[in-house]
Amino acid sequence: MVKNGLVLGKPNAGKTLFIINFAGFLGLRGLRADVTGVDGYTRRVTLSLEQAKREWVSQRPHKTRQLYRVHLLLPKGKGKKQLTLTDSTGLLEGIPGDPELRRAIGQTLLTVRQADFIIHIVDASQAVTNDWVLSPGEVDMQLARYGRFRRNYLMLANKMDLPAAAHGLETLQKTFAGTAILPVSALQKTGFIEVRDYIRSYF
Ligand SMILES: Nc1nc2c(ncn2[C@@H]2O[C@H](COP(=O)(O)OP(=O)(O)O)[C@@H](O)[C@H]2O)c(=O)[nH]1
Ligand SMILES: [Mg+2]
Repeated sequence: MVKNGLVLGKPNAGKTLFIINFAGFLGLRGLRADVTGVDGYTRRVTLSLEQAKREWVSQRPHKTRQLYRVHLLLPKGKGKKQLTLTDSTGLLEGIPGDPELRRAIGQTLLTVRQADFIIHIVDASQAVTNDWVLSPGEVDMQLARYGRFRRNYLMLANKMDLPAAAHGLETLQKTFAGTAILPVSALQKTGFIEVRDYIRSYF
């Protein structure tokens, strides 16, 4: 049975880079993904991890206006488990004015109900700033609250390689008390063993 995970979080939290580098950590050299546009059509793409980083990771928030379902294989025991991680459009605070973006966010919310598990990524380096777009906010609170009622929910505090993140992690632990938070760096691939073990427990 394939297990489908959904990766959620605000724009720029590091969702896309996490998926690509996690695929590399699991031993994949390339990515196979089903890409669904806002028009509802899905096409299959294959590309190298380097290509994916170039084309999918962006410093400009909201490059991801499509759903990318990435196929992964998770070693477990003697075999391998099939896993997909869906990369979503970042959730913004409030309702954005751009209709295409609104549709993309709506599409993300529909996928939440179909997911076997949810990985919620927050940017720990922004946790002590008060940036309306980048700092963890109301949307993250709602997701964490929702996650407490689900068994298969995990919060990742990302960008732990940045100096501001250590203090940020403490802030997150207070803000989201009662939620299990794993510190990671999507860039430096730290904390990935713990994430893998967590995902394994879902099978
Ligand atoms: N320093 C650092 N930068 C990161 C990390 N993860 C992502 N980034 C950067 O943050 C920006 C947004 O990453 P992206 O994966 O596109 O975020 P998304 O909008 O959530 O998909 C890019 O410039 C990434 O290189 C991390 O762990 N450490
Ligand atoms: Mg992205």
